[in-house]
Amino acid sequence: MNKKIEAIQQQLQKLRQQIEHHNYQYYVLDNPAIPDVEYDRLFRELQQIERDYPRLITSESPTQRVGAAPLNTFSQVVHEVPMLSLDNAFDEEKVASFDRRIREGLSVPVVEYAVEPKFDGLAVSLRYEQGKFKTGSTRGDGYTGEDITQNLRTIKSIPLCLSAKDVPTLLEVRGEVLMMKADFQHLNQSQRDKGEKAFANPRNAAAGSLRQLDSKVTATRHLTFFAYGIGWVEDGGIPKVKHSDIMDYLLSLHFPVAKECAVVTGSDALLAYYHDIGTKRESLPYEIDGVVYKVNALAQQEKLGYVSRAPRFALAHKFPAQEMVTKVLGIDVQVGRTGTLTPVARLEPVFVGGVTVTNATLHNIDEVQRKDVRVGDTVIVRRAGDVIPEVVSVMQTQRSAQTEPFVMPENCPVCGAKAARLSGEAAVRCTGGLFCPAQQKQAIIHFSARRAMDIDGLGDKLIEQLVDHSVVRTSADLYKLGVTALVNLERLAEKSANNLLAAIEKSKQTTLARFIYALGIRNVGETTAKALASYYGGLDRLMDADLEDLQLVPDVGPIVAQSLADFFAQPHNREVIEQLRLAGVSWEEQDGMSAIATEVTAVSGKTFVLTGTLPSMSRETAKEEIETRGGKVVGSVSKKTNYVVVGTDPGSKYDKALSLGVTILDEAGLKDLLQ
Ligand code: 9MJ
Repeated sequence: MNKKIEAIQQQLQKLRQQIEHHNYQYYVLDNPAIPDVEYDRLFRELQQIERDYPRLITSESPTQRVGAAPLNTFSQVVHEVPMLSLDNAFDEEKVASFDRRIREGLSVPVVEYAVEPKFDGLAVSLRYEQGKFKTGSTRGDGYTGEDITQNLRTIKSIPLCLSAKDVPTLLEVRGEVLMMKADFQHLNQSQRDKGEKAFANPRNAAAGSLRQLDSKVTATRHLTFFAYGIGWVEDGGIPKVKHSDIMDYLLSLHFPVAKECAVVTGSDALLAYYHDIGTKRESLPYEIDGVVYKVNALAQQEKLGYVSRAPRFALAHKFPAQEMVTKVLGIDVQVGRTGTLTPVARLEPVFVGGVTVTNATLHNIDEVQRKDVRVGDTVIVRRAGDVIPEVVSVMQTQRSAQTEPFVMPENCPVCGAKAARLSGEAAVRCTGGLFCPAQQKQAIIHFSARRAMDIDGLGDKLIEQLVDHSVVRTSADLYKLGVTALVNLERLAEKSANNLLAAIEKSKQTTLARFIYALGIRNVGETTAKALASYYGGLDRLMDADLEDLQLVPDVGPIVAQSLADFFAQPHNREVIEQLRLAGVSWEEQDGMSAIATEVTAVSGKTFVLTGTLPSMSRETAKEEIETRGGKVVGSVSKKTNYVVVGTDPGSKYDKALSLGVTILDEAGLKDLLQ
């Protein structure tokens, strides 16, 4: 071979090894050794050399993970050793009898087991010849599967080339392809963004991705592989004593193996493992549907042998199913703590995730419409861990002709106030505020909290009793309480009642900021309440402010302004405020900035955007100067922006201002305006 080609061969080999090493670090060990840009640089370098010397491309090159032409159909592959299924156990008795049968079959007092998570993915077999990945196939019927080599090559955690001293001449690695929970979430989000169908669960997403005839589609899907055993093997340094040694060997060949694999002894330890993995299930990055127990000694496995299509030496101990099929009997609308209207499906009782489920959340109106859930539908319900049960999807084929799409009520089902949806929000909310009984308790809890009106001794339990007995409906009713009403309640002695009344009396003297915060207006936290108090100085000015005016308050944007406007537009809320004032709740009023701002016409009511560095003024100072004169500084340029103040090195905001024709000022121009 010519010297130059030989040198290039060596360079190619080095680059390929480097890239595969970094794939291993990133995709198997989850521990990247170099930044992405450096990885991309290596990859581009390899691609360039391969473009220059196409004859030197080999199928094990990392560039060849994607690029095969789409197939018309998958061809069949006969497995060297059948891919068997596992016997299942759903209860502890079955585990005990499995262990008993094994001890009796082997005539031993106690058995050592390899224990593993049971991946909820798709079983595949990977065939390596002379250490090179040649064919990958699905399980199929256990004897013959489909050739999905091109798709499996796109999975970066599957090694294309095995590097070890004593690599078997032929090796079939068995394992499961799955999609990590995080990758599944990303995929579904992007499917929805593109207006395409979301997948019901990671398993379906992985199956759909592996079934692609065009491997370029599979390559975009971020699949993962975990090895759990071997099929056929010829020669090489494969361990021959224990299953757990084989797993260590596969790990040394850079195959991904679950960290949770372990070796235990006796049936109690099997159950302990099952419960331990059960508690970790939710926090694992991938979905599992149980654990697998395998007799660890290979000689013992052989002695036990097989029954029909499953090994006698292994058992899958399944977790309760997390998804079941049931019927939607009705769709109710619940009013949550902050007035959120949540559609809830009433279900025909179904045992799922270990409990009987009769309700499942439908989250919000967008979700109901996206899934098109209707009364009478047959649906898949999911209950994972402690998560609230939800409707995953509708079985459209089972739908009867009489069903109607769900519509959200226009009024709150509890108090009848208008139900409103703010732009950009998924939730529809009851605008009844303090008047809605479903929100009364929560509102009073918030009202009396330490950082709000600070009513000492008024606990959540007491508030519940007061509302349940209709003694109190609004926060104003607290100021009408007397000793008699209180001592009639359960477990409230006269002394405590008097202490509470004293605390209520004391709370009357407050500050405007506390009072605004105590009203419990959506999106108005303590900081916003303080800003509103100092801007308006008095409650009436705040209550009379319109949307535009409200947005002049520092840090008040359109969403907060709308919340405030909605709240004060409700006559019940104004009524409660009036009663509170009549009861003697008071604070010191001030002029506030809004009063000052009206005197300055050039800046007040105007919206500014700052970009670049100003010669003598810091951005903070500029912002303060504008805001004290009733102007508002926002982060992005729109048609509504009045001025863009430009310093040196301005960003894209400057270009946007030019394109929208917004007035541009330099620092001198701003100063003129301020004066
Ligand atoms: C899964 N699905 O995780 C086996 N499996 O072993 C594990 N499946 C298996 N082992 C022999 N961990 C046949 C199937």
